[in-house]
Amino acid sequence: MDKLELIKYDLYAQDLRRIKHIEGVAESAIEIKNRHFPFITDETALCAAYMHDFTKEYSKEQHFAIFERYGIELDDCEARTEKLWHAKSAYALAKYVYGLDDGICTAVLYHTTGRAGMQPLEKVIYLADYIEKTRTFVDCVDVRDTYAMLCEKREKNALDSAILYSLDLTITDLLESRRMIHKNTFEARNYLLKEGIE
Ligand code: DGI
Ligand code: FE
Ligand code: FE
Repeated sequence: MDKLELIKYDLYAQDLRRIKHIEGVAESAIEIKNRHFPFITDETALCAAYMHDFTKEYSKEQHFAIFERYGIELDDCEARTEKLWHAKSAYALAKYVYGLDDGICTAVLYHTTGRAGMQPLEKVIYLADYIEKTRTFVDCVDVRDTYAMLCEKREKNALDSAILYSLDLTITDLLESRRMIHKNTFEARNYLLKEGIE
């Protein structure tokens, strides 16, 4: 079995509630990478898509067992924010259990917060996660429509603009619900602004 087949086999064995979401991310990731980064192979994009929420339904005990086993450290914000755990535990499995390439591992690691200077596959997975077709949240639909409109207009920075917009909406949502905001989320946004993205 190749790595992609193995990941899918293990993922489907978990009987996840969110499997439709993950399949949606896989479909969107292929579309986005074909449009902006055709040098990324389907296999690479699909490995990242199928891994990104691999541990989303794990318990606190399962997450922390992975962190301990693979020496994954959490900063204070991460330790206090349950929503951020799955990206780090899925990263550990991607790297140490499935032995995936670094670019795939970092796409999994930064899929929730983004980071400054995101690499092509990181951008693909970040946006695919936000706009895949089963998402019905108003902010997601808004970014999906905005991205489609920018692509239609052949806007050169369509991908970065859509990511910047989704970071704005995520930060606004976190502010309004009084949750902690991870520094990577701010740094991802600041970096795009510094690059002149609108
Ligand atoms: O796992 P998914 O639901 O597919 O998507 P995700 O991994 O992007 O997680 C989205 C959730 O994570 C959403 O509720 C917002 C939250 N989130 C993203 N960045 C931050 C954050 N939550 C906190 N507290 N701080 C962040 O910086
Ligand atoms: Fe996630
Ligand atoms: Fe996701």
